[in-house]
Formats: sequence, C-alpha cells, structure tokens
Amino acid sequence: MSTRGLFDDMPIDGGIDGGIDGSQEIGPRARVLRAFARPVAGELLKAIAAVERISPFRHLVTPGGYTMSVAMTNCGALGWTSDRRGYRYSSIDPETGTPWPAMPDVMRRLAHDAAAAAGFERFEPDACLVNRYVPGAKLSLHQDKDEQDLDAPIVSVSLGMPAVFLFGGLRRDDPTAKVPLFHGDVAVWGAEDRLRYHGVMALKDHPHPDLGSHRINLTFRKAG
Ligand code: MD3
Ligand code: FE
Repeated sequence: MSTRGLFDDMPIDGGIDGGIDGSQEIGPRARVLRAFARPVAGELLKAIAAVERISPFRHLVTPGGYTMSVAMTNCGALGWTSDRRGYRYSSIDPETGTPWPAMPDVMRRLAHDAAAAAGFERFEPDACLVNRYVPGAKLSLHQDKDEQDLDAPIVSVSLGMPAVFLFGGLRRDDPTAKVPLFHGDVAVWGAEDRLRYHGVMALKDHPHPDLGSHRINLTFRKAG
C-alpha cells in the first residue's frame, strides 16, 4: 500500500519525461525542478511570515465580481492586485496604503538560481506574488500577461500540501496536462511557453507536516 493516498492514481513523475536529475520538461522552455527549494524551505516560511506581518493575506475580487478562493499577498517593488476596475501591478499595497515589503534575499536568490538551472540566466524578479490555498481553493485557467517584460521567465515555488497543476496551450480551449506539484518543487517557464494557459485544481486535504492544511505558492516575475 502506497502512502501517497489520493495521488496514487498519478505516476510519481507526472507521466511526462521524468529526468534523472530530478527535473522534468513539461514544454520546450518549461520545467519542474523537483525538490529544488527544499534546502531553503524553512527559511522561506520564516520570510513569508515576515512578509504577511506587513502585507496580510487577503481575498481579492476579480473585475467580474468574484472573490478569489486563493488568498494573496506580495513582496518586492511591485505587487499584483485585482479589484472591480481590473488587474494590475502596483508599488503600493492598496490594503495598507504603503509599499509592499521588500523581497527577502532568500527568495530573490532562489528565483535567480532556479531560473539559471532551467536555462534562463540573469533573472532579476521585481515582484513575488504569494498565493495561499486551503482545501477546496483553486485557480481557474488563465494566462500571466500583466507583466511588462514577457521575455523574462516566471519562477514558481510550491510549499506545503500537494496540488495538481493544469498546464495548457496558447489558447484557452487547448488540451491541458495535469502535473502534480509537491512541497519544494520549483517550476520555471518562459520564451514560447511564457503565455501558456494554466491553473490549479481544487486542493484536496492532505495535511503537510510543516504547513498543515495549507499550500503556499510563490511566483516570481519581472513585472515592471
Ligand atoms: C505556466 N500560480 O499566481 S504557477 C499565478 O500554484 C499562478 O499558485 C499557480 O498561476 C499556483 O498566476 C501556479 C505554476 C506554473 C508552472 C508551470 C507553468 C505555471 C506555468 C508552465 C507554463 C505556464
Ligand atoms: Fe498564473
């Protein structure tokens, strides 16, 4: 009997070209670096706790009037935000009226090193969106296209409970692949994969030893 519970029906490598170095190509310029962030996971959690003391997690409202199930905050010079007027990056947290907290060095370094490991040299993110999921929370299929510099990659770090990531094509109705993401996994995507549709399926409750019934995802971008 496996201990992977509800993830038993998934191949351990997600079924797409598992590499011997623990990295996996999910597109020509999209990779999952398995467990890449594990050595700094404890430091990341402390850094996130410091960020949320300055800019607390909140549930943003979409332009269509829906309240997102994922709670969000940001660090870095720019932060992603949404309200009835639209999506945008802002240097001020609209909730506090003050700048977003600075990006902690451990985050900046991890994003830079993961990008380099995936073939994107000199990645200098100016924005980190922090997403917090509880069981049932999900992220509908979308593109990340609010950033100025679409030549820069995006780096995403998963912590806590596992999630099933949906990885689509350049059109909303293109077929999607399901890729499981576990604690410490880092995904990097850019170039021709930068504008792929993607999302996260509703989380199941598989409590994590350190984070309990939470998943946290960090996405690093060059927004400005
Ligand atoms: C896209 N976050 O904040 S990024 C977002 O887990 C967002 O919270 C997700 O999408 C989250 O905008 C997932 C993970 C990801 C990984 C590989 C990709 C997105 C990708 C490859 C191509 C395109
Ligand atoms: Fe996204």
